[in-house]
Amino acid sequence: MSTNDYTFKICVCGDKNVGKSCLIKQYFEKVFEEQQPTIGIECQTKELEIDSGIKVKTMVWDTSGDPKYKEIFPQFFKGAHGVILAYDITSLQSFERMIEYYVEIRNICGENVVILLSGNKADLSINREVSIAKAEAFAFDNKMAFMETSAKCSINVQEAFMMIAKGIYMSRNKEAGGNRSKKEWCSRAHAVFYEESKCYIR
Ligand SMILES: Nc1nc2c(ncn2[C@@H]2O[C@H](COP(=O)(O)OP(=O)(O)OP(=O)(O)O)[C@@H](O)[C@H]2O)c(=O)[nH]1
Ligand SMILES: [Mg+2]
Repeated sequence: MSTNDYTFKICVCGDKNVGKSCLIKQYFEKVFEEQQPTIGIECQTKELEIDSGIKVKTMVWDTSGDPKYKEIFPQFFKGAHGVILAYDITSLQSFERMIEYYVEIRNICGENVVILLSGNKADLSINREVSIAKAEAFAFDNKMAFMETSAKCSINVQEAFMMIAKGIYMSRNKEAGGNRSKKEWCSRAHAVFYEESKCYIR
């Protein structure tokens, strides 16, 4: 199967300063480096082997968490197959904003978009304002996978991108869905996706 068979658009969103650009830098270059605040929209692609012989192209879109860029959301999310919703575990405010992003994503992308909730800055657990239980409940109720990540210490970053690519692949792979209806297949894919992500929560 060639890479060109699958190109997945994955958007990373969340409030300013939660570490979106650092997560993306870590995914692409396996380094942690201070990033300039993002302006507008940025996009990079990387090939990923999600299973033996199954290669996909991940096209990762980054944007600013500054509310002044909110009007570009429809353009940003349009056609997304997956979204990483990122908050900072040391900022309750960044977590409480997740619901607004979630509603916006569902409005623009519909029910079939695959969403992974990422509690970033897991290395700063000592300053935690958001419990794992609270984030996990929010993810479960809204059919999202959930992982705590650290772009700084490279914890669960490759895993999060791998997980979302696999989730997209599962929800789109009609063959694996057999003759189930699309709705049935999607809800099964979401359940598997959520259960698998639990292995990565620290
Ligand atoms: N301790 C810690 N700091 C992090 C981590 N990820 C990012 N940071 C820091 O958080 C700050 C913001 O990181 P960015 O990646 O620029 O944040 P962003 O979400 O892209 O911000 P905007 O582009 O302004 O929306 C920087 O000072 C990073 O060094 C992490 O996993 N752990
Ligand atoms: Mg940024």
